[in-house]
Amino acid sequence: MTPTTPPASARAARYAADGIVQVEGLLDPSEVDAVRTAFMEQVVRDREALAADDGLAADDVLSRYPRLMQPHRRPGLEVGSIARRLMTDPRLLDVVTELIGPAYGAQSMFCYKAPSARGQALHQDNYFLLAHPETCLAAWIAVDDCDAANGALAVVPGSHRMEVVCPETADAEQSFTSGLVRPPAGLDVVQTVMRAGDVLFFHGNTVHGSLPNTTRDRFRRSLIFHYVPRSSVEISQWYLPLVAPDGTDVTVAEATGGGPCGDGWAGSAH
Ligand SMILES: O=C(O)CCC(=O)C(=O)O
Repeated sequence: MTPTTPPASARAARYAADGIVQVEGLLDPSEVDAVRTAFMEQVVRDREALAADDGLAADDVLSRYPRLMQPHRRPGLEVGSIARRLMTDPRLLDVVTELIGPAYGAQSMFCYKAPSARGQALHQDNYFLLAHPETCLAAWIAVDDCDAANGALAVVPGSHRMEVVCPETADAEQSFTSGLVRPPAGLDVVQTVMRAGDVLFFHGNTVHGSLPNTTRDRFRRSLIFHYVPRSSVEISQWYLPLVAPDGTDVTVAEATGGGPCGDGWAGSAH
């Protein structure tokens, strides 16, 4: 089963029920092409220019195509201006506001997920962001068509009602991050299928992750933003400053702990 796209009038109700809402075609094909081209040119030209995951073996495809963290903080790079512009794009912010009220941007991230790359074991985002008193919201933008074969996202509808829990240890053959959160009893893991330009919005407590890209020739690129309600009083220091809809920086108190979304095998946020 794939999460279906509800009509705009039913999005908030779907979010309340499932914690997940898919919006088809939120970005145009030409915009998605421009995002894909800019991030590919950046990683080929100079991947050191952006913070990347460490602790990866030299022969791991993830070291050639690392996950790029917080590109919106790199205004001197084309990928930086693209990330900051899209993070505050009204089409995204309108849906975010519908789901969680007025919000700030907290994180940007770009995943290349090249053929054969490992996935990210099931986890909950607010374990890392520590947004308080509410949780965060992810906007996961498909930059390629994606499905089970190239490691599209899998989600657990209804798991947003569970608390954020301490992860167990993931399978290092399958996951480039070390934590694993099992779905609560009675809830199923659902494989998403998305077209480039679709956006999946999901609650910060939702259990989600992805399996390896098993294809020989299909990247599964995604641009991901995390938002927090404007009423947030604290967040992990990694996410400060937050970004207001007009692009200005905003600061709230630092929560203790947290860190980049998804610990690699070399480090731990907690
Ligand atoms: O894109 C993926 O495979 C996982 C990304 C993710 O789960 C996250 O950013 O929290």
